[in-house]
Amino acid sequence: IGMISGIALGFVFKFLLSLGEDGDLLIPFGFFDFSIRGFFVDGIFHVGGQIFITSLKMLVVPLVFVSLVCGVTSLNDTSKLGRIGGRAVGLYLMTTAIAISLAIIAALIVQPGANFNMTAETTYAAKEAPSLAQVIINMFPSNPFNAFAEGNMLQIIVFAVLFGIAVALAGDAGQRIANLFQDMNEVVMRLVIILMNLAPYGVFCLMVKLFSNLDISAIWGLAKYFGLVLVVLIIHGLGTYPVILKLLTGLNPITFIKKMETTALFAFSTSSSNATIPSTLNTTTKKMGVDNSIASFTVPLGATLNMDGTAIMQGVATVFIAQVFNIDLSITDFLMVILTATLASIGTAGVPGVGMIMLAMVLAQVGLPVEGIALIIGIDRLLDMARTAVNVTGDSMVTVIVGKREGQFDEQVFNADTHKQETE
Ligand code: DAS
Repeated sequence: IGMISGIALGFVFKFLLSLGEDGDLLIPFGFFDFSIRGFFVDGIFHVGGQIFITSLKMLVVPLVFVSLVCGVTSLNDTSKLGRIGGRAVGLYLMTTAIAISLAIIAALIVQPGANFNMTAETTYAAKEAPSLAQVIINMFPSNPFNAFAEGNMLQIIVFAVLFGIAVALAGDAGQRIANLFQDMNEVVMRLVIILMNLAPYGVFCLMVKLFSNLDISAIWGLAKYFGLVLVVLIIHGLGTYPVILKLLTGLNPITFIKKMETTALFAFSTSSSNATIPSTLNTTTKKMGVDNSIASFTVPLGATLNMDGTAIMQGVATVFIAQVFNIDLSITDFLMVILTATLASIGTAGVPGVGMIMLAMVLAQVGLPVEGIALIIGIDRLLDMARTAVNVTGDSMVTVIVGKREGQFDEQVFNADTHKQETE
């Protein structure tokens, strides 16, 4: 509603401003002229939209650090960390890296942001691309507090992972810290929910400002962005996953996709991997035959760790925003995007809208103007639904692969008729 009413009012302002001169309509009020642009478009709606974008950025550092420490320490809570955890985490990170690489290549080919020619309010620091060795060295913070203050996300991620491992190995003291971080994660997620409740108003302001200035060709660019994310999501969900499942297990991918239907629809409607965990667990155990001892570990892990759909949006969005502001990204920049988005997906919990918050981090990491989010956040709700369905499909696929590899998998259940299982 916020998006649609914002777009409608944006067009109204676009029409009103066209009645005036120099892109503004001045209404004489006694001794002064009332500026429609100054008061509304660049006033109320600009301020409202920027407050919303800034508050998204505000959440990134606490969200990534706290949820990543929780993610890493919870890995160690279960005695299965070793073989099963390592295999599951390895597969999750591999599919996420494939997803975002697909997205970046597709966006470079389709060029959705090519005809925007917007100027960034913050100048893009066109720095020379650091060598890969320098990138790796720079990932380790010399001063973690400095990394927090600067919002250097790769350094924050590395520190959070090392800190989480240390907490997990620190016995009772570590357990107390882990409990503290679990509580802090609850609070930070509450902050995310508060912000998501304000999203309709923030999106409304952003859409009014955007569509009162946007020319029709740019709207075509937004439509290309939207369509491209959907296409790559479908390719990944119905292409990459079946190929990986077939290669690593020999199972029939069509059967897998059919059994995913209910859970994928649930994820689509809730936009939350976390809320879909019960359905994902039911599908992977009762319909696909994975033993609960495996699924109860890999499914919740995947809901937090594995966000291929989100990574696809972030890949396309990063290229789109760079094109919109005519910024050329180097190969190293793209590698940084892949690394940051893949590692960051470890931390982000599966709740609605969290992908947008992480996008702010990915953009900041490669020095792109974060206000570019204002272009796409209005149409993100529907994309969030579609990418969450892909996220849970990835979680289920890895669960089946790990279950089969561990011999905790009943192939008869997997091949049983889906409809009969659902009616049982
Ligand atoms: N809605 C998130 C999830 O639950 C994904 C996202 O925000 O991108 O997986």
